[in-house]
Amino acid sequence: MYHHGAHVIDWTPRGFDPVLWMSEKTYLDSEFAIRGGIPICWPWFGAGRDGVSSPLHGFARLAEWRLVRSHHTDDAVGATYILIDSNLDKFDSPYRLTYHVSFGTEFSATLTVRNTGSRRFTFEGALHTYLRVGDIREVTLVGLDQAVYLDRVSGHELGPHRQEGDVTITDETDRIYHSLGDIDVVDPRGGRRITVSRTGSQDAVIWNPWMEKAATMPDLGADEWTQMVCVETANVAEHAVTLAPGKEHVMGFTLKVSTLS
Ligand code: TA6
Repeated sequence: MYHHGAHVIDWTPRGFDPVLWMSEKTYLDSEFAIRGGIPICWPWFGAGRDGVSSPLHGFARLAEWRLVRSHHTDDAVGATYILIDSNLDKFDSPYRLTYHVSFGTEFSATLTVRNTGSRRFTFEGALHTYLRVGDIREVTLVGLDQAVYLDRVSGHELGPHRQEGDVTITDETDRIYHSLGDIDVVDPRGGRRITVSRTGSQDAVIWNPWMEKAATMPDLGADEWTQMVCVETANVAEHAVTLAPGKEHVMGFTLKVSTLS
C-alpha cells in the first residue's frame, strides 16, 4: 500500500498470481492518481453529479492518508488509514474517512464516511478496483443478468439499459450497473474465478478502455488493456449518499479467488 491515496497496489494470495492489476507505466508522484490497484474515489465519481467537479474521481485518491493501525493474525494482515477534513476548499463539510483493508486468503476493504459537521452532506464514492485477468477478450462477468445499467462510453446511448445474460467485453466498456449481488470474473486464460462481494454499495462500475482509448492513456503500457477489468464498488449518481450530522456510511467489498476446474 501507499499512504498516498491509501492506495492498495497488490494482493497476491498464496497459490495464485497477483489479483490486482497495476500498470507498468503508472505515475507514482503525488500529482497524479496511481493507475491500478484500488483507487479511492471520493467525494465524487468521475466529474461529479454536476459534471464539472475536479479533480476527476475526487481528491481522496490524491491525498496523503494517515496510517493509524496495522495488525496481523495467523492468516491475515490489516491496515487502517484515516483522512480528516482534507481539501475542504473542494468539499465544504467536515468529515472523517476511515479505510480498513485486510490481506489474507481473502481480501477485504471497507470505507467508512462519518459526517463530523453540523449540516447534512451528500457524496458519491467508489472503490475503483482493477482486477488482473489473463485476457479480457475471454472473460465473462457473471451476476449482472437483468441489472439496469447506464452506458458512459461517449457516443453510446446513456440508457437506462437492461443487461441480458452475462457481461462480455468486446469494445470500450464503461457501465454503471445498479446491482447489489456478487459478481464473478471468470477468467479462462488466467484459470481462475474472482468473486467480488459488496456491502453498502448500490452500483457496480465495469470498465475496460479497450484498444483505442488505451492507446490515448500515457500511464497504460501497450496492450496492458487486455489484462485488466475494473469491477468497482460504488454509490454514484442517483445512489449518491446523504449523511446527517454525526451519522456514518459504510461501503466495502471482499475478493475471493478460486481455480477454474
Ligand atoms: O470508472 C470508470 C471511469 O470513470 C472511466 O470513465 C475512466 O475515466 C476510468 O474511470 C479511469 O479514470 P481515471 O481518472 O483514473 O483515468
